[in-house]
Amino acid sequence: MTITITAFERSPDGGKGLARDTRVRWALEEAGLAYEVRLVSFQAMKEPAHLSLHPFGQIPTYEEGDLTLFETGAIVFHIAERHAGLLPADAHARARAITWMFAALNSVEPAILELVTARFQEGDKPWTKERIPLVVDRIRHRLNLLSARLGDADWLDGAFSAGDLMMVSVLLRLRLSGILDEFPTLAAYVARGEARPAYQRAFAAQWAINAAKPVAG
Ligand code: GTB
Repeated sequence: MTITITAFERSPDGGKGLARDTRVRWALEEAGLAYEVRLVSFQAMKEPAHLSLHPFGQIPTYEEGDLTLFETGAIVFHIAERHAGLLPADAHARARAITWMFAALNSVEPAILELVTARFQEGDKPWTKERIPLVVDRIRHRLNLLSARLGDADWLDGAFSAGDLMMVSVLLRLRLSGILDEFPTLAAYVARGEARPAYQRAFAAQWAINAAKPVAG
């Protein structure tokens, strides 16, 4: 059955792979699944046809036969549950890998998104200068503990899993801020994720769409 995802027609990051279709592409590549991509403009995302796929008018979405999904956590989980390579067979190890997916999305990503909001959406507010150090401290606190937990392991819990795919995807968003480099253990972890052939293919696919048409600024 054909799998179709949606992605930005023109990603604001100009192909850095930071938009969330990259994590879905990565999961599909890890699972060895072919997929098609429908590119949507910011305007089309808010129109009824796309809103019927995604209630919040965002990308990515996932269509497979008569199934439509939104939310990258749900999409990656759907792929991981049905195909080898992203979740361990052992029931407990599988539950722990799923826990790491949730941890990435619920315990790490929100702090990072707060920084994005503070810098880019609220950068002109009078309180931004005082707020940013507080937000950065909250990120550092989380990363300190995550880094300690990872220690000298390659992945968060045994073999690479959807939990690592999600955590690496979330941490990648921090690279441009320089905060990731304050945590060499995590920077190396992210680099290991990026070095995976499946990630490379996912990155190249979004690059091919976005690099030729970056948005100014
Ligand atoms: N929780 C949802 C999920 O995980 O699927 C969040 C989906 C989401 O935020 N989608 C964004 C979107 O559609 C694209 S990824 N935004 C348009 C809108 O809301 O109108 C977020 C994103 C956007 C841009 C960059 N960038 O330029 O670096 C990085 C990430």
